[in-house]
Amino acid sequence: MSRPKILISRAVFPEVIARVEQFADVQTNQDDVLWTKPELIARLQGMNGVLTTGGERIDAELLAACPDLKICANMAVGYNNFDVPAMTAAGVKATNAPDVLTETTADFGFALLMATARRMTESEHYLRAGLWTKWSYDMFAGSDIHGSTLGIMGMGRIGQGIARRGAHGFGMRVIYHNRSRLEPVLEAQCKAQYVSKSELLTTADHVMLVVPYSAESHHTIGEAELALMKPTATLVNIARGGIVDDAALARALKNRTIAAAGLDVFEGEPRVHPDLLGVPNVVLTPHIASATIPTRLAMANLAADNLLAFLSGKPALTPLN
Ligand code: 8YV
Repeated sequence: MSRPKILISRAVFPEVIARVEQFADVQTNQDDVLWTKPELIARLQGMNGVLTTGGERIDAELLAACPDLKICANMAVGYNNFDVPAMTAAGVKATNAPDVLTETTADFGFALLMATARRMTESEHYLRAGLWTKWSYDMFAGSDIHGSTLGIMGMGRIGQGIARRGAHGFGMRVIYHNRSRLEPVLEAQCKAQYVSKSELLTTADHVMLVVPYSAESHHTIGEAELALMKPTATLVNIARGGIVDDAALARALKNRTIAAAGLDVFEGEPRVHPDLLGVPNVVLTPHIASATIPTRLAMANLAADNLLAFLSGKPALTPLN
């Protein structure tokens, strides 16, 4: 192939664009316009590769309309925006961006857990509203992290990072549920014990969701699961919107079926269920778990490396098909 043609579909670091431009003809979107699917298809005409950021749906319809496309490189570890079987059928390589965000995302999961259990945003709003006039013995009393039981659903790389932080840093008892049980050596490193989903939900003081989104994991946590949790428990979702039934969660928070939740991801984001905005016992962040500059740069560079390797005839670094 002569110089390949690459589309970078959202704004990214200029230095990453400059790297890709050394090797390819590049079209960018540095104004960060959110393209509709027809706009994306129009921009992809004649393109051999695309760098996506997790929001762009790549499916059979798009692939059929973009015959020159050879590779889609997602700047995200999650790839539920890709229909991988359709990409394989169309002969299009799919790649994601694992590993480089593991520790940053695990840090954030822990931050959100602590903010939730210790009611940090709720109490800050109270202070900012000028309502703090005196100390009182039970004001914004939360639940302990140290010595408590942390239940992790989804024990991939990020789940393991959270387990290590909990077990080694805070002396937590760590239990987990996953499609498959970890190798004993990994369980020992994480000091984590495998349990059933219902045991995890009934036993954990804090439930952390780190499962990838798929049709099977849709509403992993709904009304029935929330009812199993302790009334003092917290729930943290740093995985994907749709893993939790947000309407059911808002009801559980309102009725104090559980004590509190911390959410970085939402069904239909960037919209947030209005009932979640109306309850005080939830900490809400706009999908920023991987958002540190070094990590986002590493994610963008890994996506670029996948494009450059594959379009110069070498194997992709982190292929999904
Ligand atoms: C991304 C994420 O920031 O990697 C993922 O799967 O959810 C986040 O780290 C987001 O998907 C946009 O790329």
